[in-house]
Amino acid sequence: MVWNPFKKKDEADLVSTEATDSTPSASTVPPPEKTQEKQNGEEQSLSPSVPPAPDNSSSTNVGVAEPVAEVKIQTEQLNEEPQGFVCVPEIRVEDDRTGLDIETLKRAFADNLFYIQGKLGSMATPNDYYMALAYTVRDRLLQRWLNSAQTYLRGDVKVVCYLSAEFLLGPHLGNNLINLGIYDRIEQAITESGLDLQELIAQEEEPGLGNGGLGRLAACYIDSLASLEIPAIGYGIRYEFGIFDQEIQDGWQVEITDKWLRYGNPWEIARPEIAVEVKLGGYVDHYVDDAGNYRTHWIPDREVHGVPYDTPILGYRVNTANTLRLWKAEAPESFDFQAFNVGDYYGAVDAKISSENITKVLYPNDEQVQGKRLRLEQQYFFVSCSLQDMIRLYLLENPNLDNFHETFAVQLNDTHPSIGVPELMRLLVDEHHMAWEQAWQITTHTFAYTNHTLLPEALEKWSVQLFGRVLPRHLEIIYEINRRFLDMVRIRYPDNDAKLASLSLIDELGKKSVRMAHLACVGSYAINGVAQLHTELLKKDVLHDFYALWPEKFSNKTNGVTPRRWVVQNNPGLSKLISRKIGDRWITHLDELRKLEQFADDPQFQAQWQQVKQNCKHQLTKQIKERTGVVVDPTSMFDIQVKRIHEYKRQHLNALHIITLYNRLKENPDLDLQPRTFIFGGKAAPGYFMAKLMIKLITSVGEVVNNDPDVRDRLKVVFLPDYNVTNSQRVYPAADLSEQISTAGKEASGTGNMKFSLNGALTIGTLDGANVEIREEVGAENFFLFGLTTPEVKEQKANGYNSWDVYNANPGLKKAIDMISCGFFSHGDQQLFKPLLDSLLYDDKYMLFADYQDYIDCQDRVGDAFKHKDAWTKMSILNTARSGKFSSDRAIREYCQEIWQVEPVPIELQEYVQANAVLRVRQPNGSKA
Ligand code: F58
Repeated sequence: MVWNPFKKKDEADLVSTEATDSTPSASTVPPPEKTQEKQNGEEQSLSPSVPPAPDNSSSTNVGVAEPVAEVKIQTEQLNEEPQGFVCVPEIRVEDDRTGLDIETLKRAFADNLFYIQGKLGSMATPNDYYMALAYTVRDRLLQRWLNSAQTYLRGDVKVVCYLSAEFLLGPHLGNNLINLGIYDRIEQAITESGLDLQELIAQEEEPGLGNGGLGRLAACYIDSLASLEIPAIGYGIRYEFGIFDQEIQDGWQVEITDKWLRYGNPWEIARPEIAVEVKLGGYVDHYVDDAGNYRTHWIPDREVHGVPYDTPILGYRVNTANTLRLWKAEAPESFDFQAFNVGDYYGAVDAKISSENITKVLYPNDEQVQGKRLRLEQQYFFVSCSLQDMIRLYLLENPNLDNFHETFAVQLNDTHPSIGVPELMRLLVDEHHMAWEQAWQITTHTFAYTNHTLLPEALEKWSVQLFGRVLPRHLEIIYEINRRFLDMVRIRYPDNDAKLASLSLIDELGKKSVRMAHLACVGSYAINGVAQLHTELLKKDVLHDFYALWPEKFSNKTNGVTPRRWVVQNNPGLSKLISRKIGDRWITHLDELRKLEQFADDPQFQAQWQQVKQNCKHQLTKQIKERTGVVVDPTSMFDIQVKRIHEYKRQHLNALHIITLYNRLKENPDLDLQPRTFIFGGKAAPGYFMAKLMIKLITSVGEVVNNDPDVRDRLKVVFLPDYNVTNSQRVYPAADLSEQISTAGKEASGTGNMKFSLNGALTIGTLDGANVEIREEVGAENFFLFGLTTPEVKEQKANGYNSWDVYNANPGLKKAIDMISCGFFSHGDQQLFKPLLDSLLYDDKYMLFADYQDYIDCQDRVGDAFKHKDAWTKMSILNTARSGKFSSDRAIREYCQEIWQVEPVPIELQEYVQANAVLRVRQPNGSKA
């Protein structure tokens, strides 16, 4: 519709005009801006997020593929210039919800502020502006989202379902702007509206729906799935409160509830119309039906509604926008009227609250399972909702469930969703009346399982008693699966009770319990570890018996991280420098970073590289000052350890190094010591006393070191509070040295190690997790290796390793420990750190003392190397250049080809022209129009 200025006032109504020939049709909608393939790159757009300038001469939409509902005034009208009217140039009106002209964006932004936030500019808060902008962006990805969803309903498309109790997404806005390719245009529109885009981006409360590596991996993987145009749905839990916010008070961690939904979430759409019901508790009836079939009837004592909340996950510069479907638990009725009618008002309210509690809060533990009833309910709830949802989708296109496994590949992100194995059996056998054997065939061709841990305390087990109370029917099904499985084992290992006991799904020792990892292994067609070493250790130790049974099920899939968030978004300076040199294809083909190798010795490139790093260090310096008050020297070496706080990750080994350097300075104040800033960040599980004490140790050491005039600012220690995706943004780009110092054989993979290396930090690390592969890729000469290897750790322990002896034999170590012990860092309090010191002196499960001297010596080599700027810069460039393997795109390609057997399905955009919008509703016979 357009206002025609050439009509006389009374005829000058809104003239509806057909789209002209040049309006793109469905088949001619241009693909979104692809990354440029040119290699010289010099004349290319510097910012990876910069789309080509809009072509105002054509009616074709630019940059992204949403069609513009553009209307041109007929030329005849223009030619007939009536007297008394001034001829104005052609007027084009873009669709307000898809248009990308700066004026359109500004208008849409203002419109959303008015109509969605209900505010005028004069009354709006920064959050109102953020919300208005988020809706403006969401509008621009809806067409991709709906077209993707529609395409996946096609019978011939295989869909990956990634089941994960955690998705640690980080903020959406910046990421969506980059993936859509409209960052610069939005920036201009916002600036011209008198606002600052960075400030608006900073308003977003990040969805912290995960604890650490496992949840963040899920987020990187859904980014890559979409970017690779793989049909996928992420299924998880919409926790009302995500991972707690961390404050540091008096050097201690204090946990604050994460109310991330407080001001609303513009990225999600609730779909109550497809809510599902989930049963809990009660008992099971067994009977024979009229046709003589053995049947069961589960009579629950509680039912909960699962309401899906969908978030679009847009791929990088592609039309694919997959769905992240997170489930919220709701009571089926706002009150239980039966209870209400018999006068039990509070009972009814309790029932409602208890149902809704299921998705209230994320359990904040990492590498430690708690065995709580609510946690089991969470797991079952989201898995049941998700499987019911898949079945619903499948039955839209298929008459029965016989080939379910050909349409869905369901990945279990650790054992948390492994209750899916008996749940799919229950749905197929009990609800869809399929024979057990066929159901088992389908189930075991549907699931694949990723293990993320080698720590025994992190392997999930549920007491049989608790399990039976929450999921009585599932316990029966697990017993039946186990009975059949052990029959098979008996044939394979006759007269071997030990084998039966070690493989059984039920642990009969002590308190009888269900072993979820065993359930996942038996119910899955593929099992993988997350780094080469980890997979080898799984095969050798933790899952050895299963490997012996089914070697063909096992494979390694080394983790990866998305370069879009971890380089393009977080380190724009480096991204521009790289793209100028080698083009921007590296963003989707990270191996291309190898082309940087040829410039590693080039003095000009080195200078530019150093400049970028220096800028990042300045930015982090500023943030450190704002957030902690500590002033650090941006020319010092930034030595960083950010990750969950855990004894096996050994942040306290790092602290011992700081104390050792401090002692050297005290002994010789004029020592030529490479100035360093030690930066820590990470949360401790609220119930993990030792980890919280480690935080207190770091902050206490910092207090002494930072304020000692003898140190003359050559050492600084910073604990950055509330480490999360948002706060990590400035950290990785600014690092010189990445601390990856876990005890060998304990870290499954690590992904922070990859983010650092990609951003040009050098690693000091043990041969643990993916460090092994990082070292292999970047070259031993560009990696600082120290510490015992996994077999050496084992060997020392077998030979009666005694940390007390090491302490007595090593004067530097002894001095550091004695200082902590005598209260040097705790205002004379000799008790404060005693539990930590006792655990080191009398047990040292994680071999800190065994690795201490090697670590110190290695750190000395790091200090020396840093003094040689050019050699260091070369190593830094080579780290980035050789980190291509650690892209989550590579990891997802491997999963697609070797486990899921899925192919990309490019999405063709059907144009949605606002002015021509027509509803095509489902036909009465149920078929889709
Ligand atoms: C992490 N696990 C591994 N678990 O520790 C890390 O080495 C690996 O890189 C990463 O997975 C991705 O593969 C992890 O983060 C958890 O946070 C669980 C949360 C739920 C309770 C048990 C631990």
